[in-house]
Amino acid sequence: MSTTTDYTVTGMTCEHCAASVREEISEIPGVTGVDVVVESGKVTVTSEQALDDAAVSAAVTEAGYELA
Ligand SMILES: [Cu+2]
Repeated sequence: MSTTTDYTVTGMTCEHCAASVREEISEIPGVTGVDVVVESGKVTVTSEQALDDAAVSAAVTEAGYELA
């Protein structure tokens, strides 16, 4: 059973930004998929179990952006 959660990330301007966010979030244990839409800042994360929002927030910060 997998879980899908939507987040909004601010500050992304191009595909490189999206790649950074995707890479950092992908490193969170249990994450199986990350979909990033630069224009809207929408990030859809698929994971094996519900994620700790703090872990997602930390990953986004690590990439250089902020969760809305
Ligand atoms: Cu960029």
